[in-house]
Amino acid sequence: MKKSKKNTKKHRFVINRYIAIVAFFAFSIALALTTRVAFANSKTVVLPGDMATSFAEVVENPTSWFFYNDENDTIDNALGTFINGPATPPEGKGGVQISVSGTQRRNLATYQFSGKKLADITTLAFSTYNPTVGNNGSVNRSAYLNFNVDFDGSDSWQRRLVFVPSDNGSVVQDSWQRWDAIGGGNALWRHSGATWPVTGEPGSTTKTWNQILTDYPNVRVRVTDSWLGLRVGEPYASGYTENIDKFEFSTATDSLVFDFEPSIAPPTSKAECKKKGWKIFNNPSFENRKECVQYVWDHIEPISGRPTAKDQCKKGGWRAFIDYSFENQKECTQFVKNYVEPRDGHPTTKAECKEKGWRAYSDPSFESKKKCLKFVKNNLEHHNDDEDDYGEHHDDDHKDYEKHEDEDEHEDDDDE
Ligand SMILES: [Ca+2]
Repeated sequence: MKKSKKNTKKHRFVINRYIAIVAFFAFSIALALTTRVAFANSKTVVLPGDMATSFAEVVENPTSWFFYNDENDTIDNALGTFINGPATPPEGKGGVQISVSGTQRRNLATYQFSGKKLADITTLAFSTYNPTVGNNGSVNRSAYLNFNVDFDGSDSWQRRLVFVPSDNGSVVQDSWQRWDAIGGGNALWRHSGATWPVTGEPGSTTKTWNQILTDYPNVRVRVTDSWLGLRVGEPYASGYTENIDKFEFSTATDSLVFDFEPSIAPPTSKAECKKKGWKIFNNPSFENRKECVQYVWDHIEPISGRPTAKDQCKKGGWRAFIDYSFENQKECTQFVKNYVEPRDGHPTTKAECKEKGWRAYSDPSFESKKKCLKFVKNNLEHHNDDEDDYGEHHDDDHKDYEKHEDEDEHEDDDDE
C-alpha cells in the first residue's frame, strides 16, 4: 500500500512534469506566433551568389531572386549583371544592370509575394537609373514592374498588372529615381490583357491603384504562379540599358527592402579591415573590425611546416601555421627562439649541451642546459676533459649559463 502510494506520487510528479513541458511548448509556440506577427523591418542584401539558378532552387528558397527570360520562360542569370554605381544608388554601392536589344524581355524577378492581397500592401516601390547612353532614342524607357494577378480569388491565369514609370511621371535621365507604385492610391497601372476583366476597358487604359482595389476587392498576387518582375524590354520597341536597385515591399506586418549589390572580394590582409575598411565587405559582411581581422586569419594561405623566423609570428602570422597550433604570438616566437634540429642519441660532449643544444635531445630529454651538462659529466666524460669543452670561465660555468638563460628570458619579451 505504502509502495503504491509512493508510485502514485511518482506518477503525479511525472504527469506534472509532462504538463510543465506541454505548457512550456505551448508558451514557446505562443511566443513564436507573437514574434511572427510582430512587425518585421528588414533589409536584405542580394548578391550575385544569392540568385536562384533554377526553378528547383526557387522552390527550395522561395524568397530568392533571379534573372528571368520572358521570351522563353527560363531562369538565366547571364541576362543581367551586378555592378557598382552608376553614381550613388539608393542602397549600398551598386545595383543590377540589364541591357536588351530589339524586343528582348528580361526581368529581375521573384516568386516570394505569393497570394499577397493588394489591399494589404502599404509600400511597393523600386528605383531605376536610366542612362542617356543606351536609351536608344526614347527618354521614356525604364524598367517596369509587373506581376501575375488574380483578380477574383480563383488563382487562374489572368495575365499581369503592369506599372510603367512613364505613365506615372517623367523618366529622368542619368539619375536614380524612386518609383512609388502605390502613390497614395493614385499610381497608374495597366492590365496586360486585351481588356480589364468585369469593367471591360482596354488593358492599355490605366487604372489607379485605388480603382483596382475598388473594382476587384479580392485582387492579389497569384498564389500558385506568383511571378513578379522588374522588366527591361518591351513595350519599348528597341533596346536600352537599365539599372535597378532597392525594391521595397511593405504590409502591416513586414517592411522589406532588397538591396542589390555586386559581391566585394573578401579581405586578404588585416590592413583592409583598418579604420572603417571592414564596413565595405559584403561577402561576407562583418559586424566590426575584429570580425574582419579574424576572417583574414581564418582564410589566410595556410603555411605547412614550422616558423623559422620570429617575423613570421608577427601581425597574426602565428595563425597561419597548420602543423603547429600556437595560442598566440608569444608561443610562436618562443618556438622559433627555442627550436633546434632534433638530434638522435644523447649528448656525448658538454659542447653539445651548449647554446640550444640541450633542447635537441629526446632520449633522454633535458629540462635545462644544466641538466644536460650534468648528464654528460656524470655518465660520459672524463672529469679531466671538462674544462676544454666547458668554456673559458672555469669557475663561473654555472653562472655563465644562468646568465645566458636570463638573456633568453629577455629575448622572450622582444615582440610583446
Ligand atoms: Ca544596391
